[in-house]
Amino acid sequence: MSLGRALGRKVAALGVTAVTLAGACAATAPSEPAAASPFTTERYAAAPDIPVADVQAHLAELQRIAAANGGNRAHGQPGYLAALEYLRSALDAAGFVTTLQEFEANGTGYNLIADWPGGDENAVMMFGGHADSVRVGPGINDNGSGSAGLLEVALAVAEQDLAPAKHLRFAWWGAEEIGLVGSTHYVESLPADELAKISGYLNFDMIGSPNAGYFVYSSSGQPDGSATFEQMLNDHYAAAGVPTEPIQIGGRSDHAAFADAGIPTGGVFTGAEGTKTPAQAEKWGGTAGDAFDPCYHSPCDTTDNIDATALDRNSDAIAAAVWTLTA
Ligand code: DPN
Ligand code: CA
Ligand code: ZN
Repeated sequence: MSLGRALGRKVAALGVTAVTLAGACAATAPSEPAAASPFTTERYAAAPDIPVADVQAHLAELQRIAAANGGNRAHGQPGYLAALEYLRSALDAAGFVTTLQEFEANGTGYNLIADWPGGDENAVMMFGGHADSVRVGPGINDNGSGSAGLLEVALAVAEQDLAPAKHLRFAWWGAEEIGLVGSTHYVESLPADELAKISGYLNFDMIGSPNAGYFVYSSSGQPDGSATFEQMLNDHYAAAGVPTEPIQIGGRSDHAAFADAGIPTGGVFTGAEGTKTPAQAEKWGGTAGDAFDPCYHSPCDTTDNIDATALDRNSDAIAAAVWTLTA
């Protein structure tokens, strides 16, 4: 999307909110300035429009790395570390402080943690997704998509030299596909006083499914504070004109260990093996009766298995969340 269109979209988004607020206030105190929605602040308006071509370039690179290393990026396989090295060197060059956290899980696994220097270390906002694929293929939607979107947003943070009030930390987890091992290890390895400093964790696992749905993690049953994330993401999509549905992800991805530790969580998801209903096809496009991702956990989960519009919208949503929730 061009910068002009991006600004137009932001202005349009703010315009919608202004109309709503004006309408709501008219009956009571028209001269009082309306209380600003926390999600339509200047900080929200400043969130960048992530160029999807840059995210797609990372996906092409992840696929190339898989092809050069036995065809996958799975835990314990050479493609995993090679892909992690790609992410890490880009983050290092941008000025992040990166760490590889090692763990044992039927072979050595690695989490990649990237800290953006500054902000309040007693209020850490984390954004992450799993970096490993299954063994049968390169795992470009699952979860190259979240990995690449997170990377491009991190690079945008550096480019704009964002100075968040909270401390900002990104994470790419290992060994998710064999049972959420990396994220669980990370949470369990933190002492209680360090865990208490984490204000929240947002998870991005499969954000470019070819028959995409727009699912926002439901806060129901999640730790207090999760509703703020759900609302922020829903407000963002509403402003962009994209209808969403809440979804219960339960223990199927890396937010689970954080939620178990009482940390507020959230995230977005475009669907895996579930099938799209006619009502969903009506509002989102795509094909009713087909899986959201017909190549889920299959060799055909390649760069052809991505809906560029979904990848673009969700990469922009990651940026909006980072800019808004760390302010
Ligand atoms: N985490 C992936 C998996 O379990 O294979 C995909 C997924 C993400 C599934 C979110 C459901 C919900
Ligand atoms: Ca974009
Ligand atoms: Zn998976």
